[in-house]
Amino acid sequence: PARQRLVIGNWKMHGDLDLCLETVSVLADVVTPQVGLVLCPPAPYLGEIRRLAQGTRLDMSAQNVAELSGGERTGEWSARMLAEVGCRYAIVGHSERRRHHLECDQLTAAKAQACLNAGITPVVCIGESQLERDNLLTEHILGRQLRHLVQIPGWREVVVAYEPVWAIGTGHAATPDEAQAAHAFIRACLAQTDPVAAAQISVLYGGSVNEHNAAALFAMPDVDGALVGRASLSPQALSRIYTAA
Ligand code: G2H
Repeated sequence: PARQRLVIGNWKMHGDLDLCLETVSVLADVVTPQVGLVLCPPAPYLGEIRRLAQGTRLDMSAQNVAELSGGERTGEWSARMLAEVGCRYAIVGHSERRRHHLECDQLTAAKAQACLNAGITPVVCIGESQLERDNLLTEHILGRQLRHLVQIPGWREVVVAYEPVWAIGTGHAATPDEAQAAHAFIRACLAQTDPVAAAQISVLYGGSVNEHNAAALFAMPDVDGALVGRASLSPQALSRIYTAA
C-alpha cells in the first residue's frame, strides 16, 4: 500500500469546548479521502470531538496513552479506552513527554505496542535537541530511538513523526532540505530491518509547521505530512496546512 498522507493537529494543553466546535465546523468540509486529517485535543475533549465529528471524515488522536492495559494507575488511560471512544491514533514519545515526564525510548516503544494491541495507530515522535544537532549527533540519536522502535513486533504499522526539538514551538521550522535529509535517514534506518516496510511507513514532520512553510515541506519526497502544534489552534491555519498536503 502507498504511504498514508496525514496532517495531525496537536493542541497540546490548549483549547476549550469552543475550539472543538469551531475546528470541526471549519474542517469537516475540507477533508478528502486522499489525506487524513486528525484532531488531537486534550483528553477531556475527545468525547466532544467525537460527538461533533460524527459522520465526517475527521479522525481523532490522543496526545498520550499508558503502556499498560489497565490497573491501579490514577491519572492514566489505556489504548483500549482510546479505541473505545473512537480514537484512531495516539501520539507517543512526544519530546514534551520525554522532557517533562521523563519518558524514555523503552517506554515509548512499549506505549506504541500497547496502541497496536488495541487496534490504534501510534504516532511515534523522535528527534534530536539543538545541542545534539550542534554536536553532529542527529543521526546517532535518531538511530538510537529507532532501534528501540523496531524491537516491537508491530513497528511496521506505526506512523513516525520527526520532530527536531530545536524546531518545536520556536517558530523556526527545519528547512525542507533539513527535514528531507532526516526523513531519508529515518527511512534508511528502518530499511536495515525491513526495506519494504521502510518505504511504506508514513513519516511526518513536526516543529513550527505553519500555513506559510507547509507546502515546501510537503513537497519533499520523504515528508508524508505534518504534526502541527501551535498553528492547529487556528482552524483556518490548520485548514490551509491540510490543503497544502
Ligand atoms: C511539535 C509541534 C506539534 P509546534 O511539538 O507536535 O508543535 O508546531 O507548536 O512546534
